[in-house]
Amino acid sequence: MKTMTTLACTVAMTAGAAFADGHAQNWDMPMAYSATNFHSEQGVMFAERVKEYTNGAINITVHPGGSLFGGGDIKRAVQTGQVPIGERFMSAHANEAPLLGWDNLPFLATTYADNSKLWEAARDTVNAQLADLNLVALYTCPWPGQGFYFNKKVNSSADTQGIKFRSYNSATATFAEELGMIPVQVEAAELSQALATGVASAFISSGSTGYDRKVWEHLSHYYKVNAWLPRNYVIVNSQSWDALDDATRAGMQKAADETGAACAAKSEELADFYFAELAKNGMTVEDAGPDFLTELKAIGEKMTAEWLETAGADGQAIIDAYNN
Ligand code: PCA
Repeated sequence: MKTMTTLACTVAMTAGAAFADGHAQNWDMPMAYSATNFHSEQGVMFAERVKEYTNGAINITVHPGGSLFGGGDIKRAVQTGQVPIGERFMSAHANEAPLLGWDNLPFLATTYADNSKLWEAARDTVNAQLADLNLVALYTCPWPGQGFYFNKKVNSSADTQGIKFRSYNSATATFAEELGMIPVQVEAAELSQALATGVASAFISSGSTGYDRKVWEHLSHYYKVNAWLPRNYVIVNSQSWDALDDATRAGMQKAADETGAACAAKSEELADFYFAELAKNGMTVEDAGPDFLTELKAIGEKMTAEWLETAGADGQAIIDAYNN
């Protein structure tokens, strides 16, 4: 937070000056995940495209790995204009705005094609919700499918009782509790440390985060479940967005559309690579067994019902639109 005041000043000075004086705006973009993660690499390509398509009017500097703001602080930093733009895991905000958990519904959309169809069904509702939060989403990008990491073989919930489980949002905390585990929320950037110090010894995520954090140093088993493909999103402060002229906004949106498509393709391309790397580094990578899967599906149904209670008619409309 030490940089907040400086940043606020920078934003205040550049915002509104827009292009009246013809000067470029420098935008700092905090991102939550490690520099070598594909989301972050795509963020850098986004910044390059933005520069090109806005003819140098917007110059974005990417700060990956939670280095400028920690993952849990990025949304607020963008909302309040401490930075004009940032990237974060969308469903981490479902505790505040349940609709943002649309991509966390277990076993609803488990392929990239279906996930993309689900986003199409959710997009307008989600964007309206984001507008209420003073945010504009420029692009979203899916993580590979989610599965479970453990330090032992797990056949069913009989094997998961009492395990300390790293969760990344309220839905995964619920999932853990249903399996008799004890959830603790930890940022991906701090995951290796949490595993090393025994703060957690299991978690749910994609192969991507296990690979980024070299979790084979601490854990032995990955169970592919492919329960959902949650998304990150790049968000802009509404006032910063509105202050841009039409041509600059169009240039940024073009850059965002291209990056969103490229990022989803990259995620799909890498999904099996990550599993291979986990296995190469000594982990047992396999499908969840039938007993475990049956339990996970039952918990999934319960979680979906709970989500619908909080997300209301808008949530149901997303699922209905997806199913039609
Ligand atoms: N990795 C991120 C979110 C989803 C994923 O696959 C994480 O574990 O924090």
